Amino acid sequence: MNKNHSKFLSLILRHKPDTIKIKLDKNGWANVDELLHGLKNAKKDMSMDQLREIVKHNEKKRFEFNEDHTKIRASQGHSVKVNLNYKAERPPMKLYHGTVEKFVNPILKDGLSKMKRHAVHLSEDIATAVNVGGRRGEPVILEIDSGAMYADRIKFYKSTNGVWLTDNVPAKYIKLHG
Ligand code: HQG
Repeated sequence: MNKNHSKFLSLILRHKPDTIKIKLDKNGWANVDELLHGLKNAKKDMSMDQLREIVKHNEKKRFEFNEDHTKIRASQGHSVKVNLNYKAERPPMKLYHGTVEKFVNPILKDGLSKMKRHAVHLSEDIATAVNVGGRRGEPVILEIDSGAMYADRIKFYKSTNGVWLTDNVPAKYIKLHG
């Protein structure tokens, strides 16, 4: 699979659909024909087969089709305003967030914020958090008391590709892992 294709799709389907003059609907879906057409006009041609290949084999399963493959969206990670319509779910008792040293003090003081994305991203396993933090340097892993948050009626959503999403994590539920 071509990594550049997948990166460009992330840009279009999460952040800047207007780069190729397409629009996402309120639930984040792009029309597949419009997408392919827009990609072609932007000289980023992709065939339907290549698109299917990316949706199927992308290592983080970032994209999904609707049932009849006429629409496509990113499963999470947006900066544009979308309502992904995930149902609120009960999270595991612990979740993890990978970050880097320079953010640790602000996070332990002010909590985890969604920053530019539509939600804070948390994982069920430490290995994923290590990878997420590792994108920015030496990873530091934070342990989130999601059980207590849930008991305090804070809502959690699980994306189609297994990322736990929540609006923000107040500092009192966060500690350094290990
Ligand atoms: C930090 C990738 C200071 C936070 C990954 C993070 C993930 C704060 C950064 C997905 C803070 C935001 C998301 C606060 C949070 N003060 N820093 N109060 N609150 N931060 O990229 O979780 O490849 O928006 O620790 O795999 O790193 O795009 O979030 O370092 O699943 O599919 O602010 O992105 O997936 O960064 O990564 P991001 P993230 P994709």
